[in-house]
Amino acid sequence: MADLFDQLNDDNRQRQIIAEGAVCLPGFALNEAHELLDALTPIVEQAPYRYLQTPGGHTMSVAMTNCGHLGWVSDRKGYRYQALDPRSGQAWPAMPEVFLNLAQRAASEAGYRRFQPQACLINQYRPGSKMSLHQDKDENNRAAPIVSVSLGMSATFLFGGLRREDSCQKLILQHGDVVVWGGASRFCFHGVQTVKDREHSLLGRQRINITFRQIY
Ligand code: MD3
Ligand code: FE
Repeated sequence: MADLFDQLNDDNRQRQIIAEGAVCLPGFALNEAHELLDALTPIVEQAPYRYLQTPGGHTMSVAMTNCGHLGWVSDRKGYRYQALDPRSGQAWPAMPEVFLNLAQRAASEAGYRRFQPQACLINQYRPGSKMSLHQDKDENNRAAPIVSVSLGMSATFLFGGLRREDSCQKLILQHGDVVVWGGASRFCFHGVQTVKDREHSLLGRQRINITFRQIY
């Protein structure tokens, strides 16, 4: 009965304003989850998930890949968006229509018209993966929001303020949840707590977070 209970709970979760400019759309991607995952398969075949190095020489615990015209990469030289996958020397896989369509509908639902993401970063979390508190500042277009789609195991997301020291609110991001981060929230610190080892019925011991980014 746990599944039925969760389902009912999910349906009861409402669209919520997390902070100024940040809108959570619980379950917005649920109906398309299978399609999204199907579209992901050839992407990760062409551009497999990899653990990137930080400029400081650490290896991230989240594995990443990209699709779209630009992809986010990190190495000893820094963070940046680039058109070529450094692993293959080839362009990133194209952004599937089902990805772009979902991102644009979510942005529009949150009040952001004409969202044109050129980059789509795909994060793969395994039990034990985490993402330390950071700001997303590598995108030149500062007016456009970031749209994030969570699939698989749930995770505790931390959402803070404009200073690293600011207190954080905790948010559980579940399978199918979409959050649009724009306006005053766009440059807030955020992170993901260490993911617990829990099996998800569709994705197993895996959480996938897809973020859509308009760079220019
Ligand atoms: C709030 N990813 O890839 S998505 C990232 O769950 C990243 O993988 C997390 O932070 C993840 O950079 C969080 C939600 C998110 C994405 C971008 C934001 C929240 C944000 C930008 C500004 C404020
Ligand atoms: Fe981020």
